[in-house]
Amino acid sequence: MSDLTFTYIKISIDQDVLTLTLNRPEKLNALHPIMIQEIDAVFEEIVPLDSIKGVILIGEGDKAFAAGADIKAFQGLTSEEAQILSQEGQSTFLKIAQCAKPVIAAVNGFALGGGLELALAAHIRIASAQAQIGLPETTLGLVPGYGGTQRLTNLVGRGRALQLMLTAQRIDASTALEWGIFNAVVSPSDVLTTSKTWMLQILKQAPIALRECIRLVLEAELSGGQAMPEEAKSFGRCSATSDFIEGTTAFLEKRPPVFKGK
Ligand code: CO8
Repeated sequence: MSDLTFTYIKISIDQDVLTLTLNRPEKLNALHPIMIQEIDAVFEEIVPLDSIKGVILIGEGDKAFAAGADIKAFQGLTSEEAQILSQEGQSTFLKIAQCAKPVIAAVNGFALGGGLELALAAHIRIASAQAQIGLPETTLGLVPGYGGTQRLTNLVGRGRALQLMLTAQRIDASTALEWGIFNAVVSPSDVLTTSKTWMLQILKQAPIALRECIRLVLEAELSGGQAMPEEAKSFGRCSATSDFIEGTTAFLEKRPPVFKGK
């Protein structure tokens, strides 16, 4: 790939494995729209190279994988713009889910909202014992907009998916392991090395068989999760409400929101 410089991510390659680090620790690696574009460019242009056999996603720092979409970037969005942002993120996350090479999310801390949705797009999730996950979008007057309503439901079923969305409460790593969201939970200092160990074990298998397993499992998911366009439309509609302005403003002003149902 030519002349690619990144603002919000960094990449490194070791033993044919590309590690993509969300690199905005001062904002808990919140997913700015430009960060999404950068992730997209990596999956579009670098990951397909023959020299790359697998991908690990991780957040910079010891606190967060990603604390969600960048709430500040929501300010002043029209409903149409919000819907487009949701669709663009869905398209990037679909590239991750459909990646022919294995993708592991090393969930090294908070994975909230869009951050959890990013981890859910990966094929395997290895988490720190300190990780916490949740879908707090409803506290902002929103719905998850990066595929989470579909992927989480496919992974854990309706009851648990709705529990996370409707209560907006976080669950800890051991609960997420029990629910099957995490494949393994390890000590915080071991998240990356364990992810690498799993990746190298996976890469011992036949590449075409790996690619086909990913494709076939995704096939099952796609046939059961056809509401992605509906999710993006709903995200656009929610972003046109006063409750959305109240929810996002309250977060930025560090106070509880007062919702009016409008
Ligand atoms: N967006 C922007 N900034 C953020 C975000 C975020 N999601 N999360 C944290 N930050 C910032 C904080 O504002 C703070 O910045 P500053 O130092 O300038 O005040 C800095 O990161 C550190 O955060 P805190 O001081 O809040 O750290 P705490 O340890 O006190 O709290 C929490 C950590 C609990 C993770 C807290 O930061 C939090 O609740 N964050 C927001 C979580 C959230 O609501 N996420 C969902 C966002 S919405 C979403 O993801 C929608 C996805 C679909 C999008 C579709 C189209 C765009």
